[in-house]
Amino acid sequence: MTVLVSGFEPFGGDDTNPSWETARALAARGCELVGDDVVAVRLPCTFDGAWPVLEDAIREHAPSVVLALGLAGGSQAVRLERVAIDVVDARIPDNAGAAPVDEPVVAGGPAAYWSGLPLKGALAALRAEGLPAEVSNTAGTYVCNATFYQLMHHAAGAPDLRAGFVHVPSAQVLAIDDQVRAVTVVARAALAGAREPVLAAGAES
Ligand code: PCA
Repeated sequence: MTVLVSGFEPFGGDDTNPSWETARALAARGCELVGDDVVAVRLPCTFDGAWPVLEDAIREHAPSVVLALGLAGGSQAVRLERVAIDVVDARIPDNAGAAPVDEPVVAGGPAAYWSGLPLKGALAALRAEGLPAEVSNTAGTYVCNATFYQLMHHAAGAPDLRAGFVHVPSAQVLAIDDQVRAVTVVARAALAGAREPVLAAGAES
């Protein structure tokens, strides 16, 4: 089985993006850590460019699991994204200067797609490893959510594909080595396909 892990190029004036550093490092040690092949792909941080690059990589590598990663700048934990929504509302321009407001990701698509990852199983495993993690109920309305939505739109027609999105914090909050450990845990949970534990991880607001 192959696990495809994507990360983004830097955006918003940053020099690096930990999502790509983590994806790259995980692919370099894939078999050793995950037990299966891990392939990494670096996505442009553009609304038009990210999904075509990820889609090409899915076609090329025919993965069983796709873990798309992105940076959530202010976050203190690894965020297991629960839902992708069909809207783009860009607060800042993407790396091509595009800043769409209130446009659908896929015109006529469903309002939202659920993640295909075992979120609660992954959460329990992350906590058992002492890694900061939470289930997040919004992946935002920028390039990450748009890519997540397109990935799940694709996965809706590929029932054997387990796919989802994970936001990582900055490398100052969680070192890249620990981010690699965390994504390894999520990949193993996705590959195992274990039944989800009942584990409350919601929020009142
Ligand atoms: N984070 C941004 C886009 C690329 C990235 O790494 C986001 O959360 O939308």
